[in-house]
Amino acid sequence: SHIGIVSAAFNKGQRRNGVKDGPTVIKEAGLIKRLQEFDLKVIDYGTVSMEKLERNSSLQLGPDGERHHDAVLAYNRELASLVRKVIQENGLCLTLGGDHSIAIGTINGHAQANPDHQVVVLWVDAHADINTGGSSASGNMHGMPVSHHLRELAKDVNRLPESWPTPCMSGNHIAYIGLRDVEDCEQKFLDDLGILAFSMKEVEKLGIFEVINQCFKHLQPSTDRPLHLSFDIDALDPLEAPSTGTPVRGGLSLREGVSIVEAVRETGFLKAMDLVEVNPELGSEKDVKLTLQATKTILLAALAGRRGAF
Ligand code: DIR
Ligand code: MN
Ligand code: MN
Ligand code: MN
Repeated sequence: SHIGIVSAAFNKGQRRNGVKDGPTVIKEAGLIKRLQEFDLKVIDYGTVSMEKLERNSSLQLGPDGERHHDAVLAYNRELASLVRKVIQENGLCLTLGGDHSIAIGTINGHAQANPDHQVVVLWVDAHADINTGGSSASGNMHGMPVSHHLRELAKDVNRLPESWPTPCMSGNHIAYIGLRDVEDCEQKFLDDLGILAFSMKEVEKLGIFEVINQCFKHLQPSTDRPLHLSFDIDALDPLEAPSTGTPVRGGLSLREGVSIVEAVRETGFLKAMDLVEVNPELGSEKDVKLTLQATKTILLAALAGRRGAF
């Protein structure tokens, strides 16, 4: 088995262009070499680029005002087939974003790769990203990936004409850690669907290990229910990872982030991971450096089970 790295250089799920350069700067910071030092076999599956879409880059709203609706979904359909290929070749698929709308494609591809299309998701983020076009105030699709996968919200989500993406999970197949900027409509979805969600308040109250344990007890990852970790770098406190588009103060420490991903790895059922929303155009040179160090620390712990300097 190997680690397959997919670069999702995509920015049309929100309004800041630099996030498409996330994969390049993370790889240039020496990620692959560092993983190889721990005897991991790493295969770079290359970049799913936006070029085909950019030729027609006018703002096309979806039926409910989703910005770049068709472009986001068309990109994600292509991304999904590459993620599926990596997993079917028995790789652990790491997708580097890009904005978080790319989790439309990565989770769909992951589910499609499994015989019974089941997957359970741990979503680590300051935001719930469960808006629909109708509930969203911003129209930004990086705030909507989760809704695209939920059977309970299927009728509220606008898809491509070929009905892509097909929902692949229910509310009890996802759990959240790190929330602290959730809109009222999103909170209602979480409540109505009974979704397990640990905000920063619960992390503070219960401690990170209790939170992690409750997540796994609920998700029950297994061979038939492989784990998908979707890690938005804005889950971390902006003091740790400032170069991101929608920072929210009062977030996870890097140590808590590392504890989460170490526990994820130790389940033995991690098959796919997203690391998203690193934007090297935001903040000072020092901010970017800090953000990349935090990113690499998270990835090293998740994939190699190691702590240490880069
Ligand atoms: C907000 C922000 N809930 C939205 N979402 C962000 O636009 O739907 N997600 N920033 O990462
Ligand atoms: Mn997010
Ligand atoms: Mn099938
Ligand atoms: Mn976020």
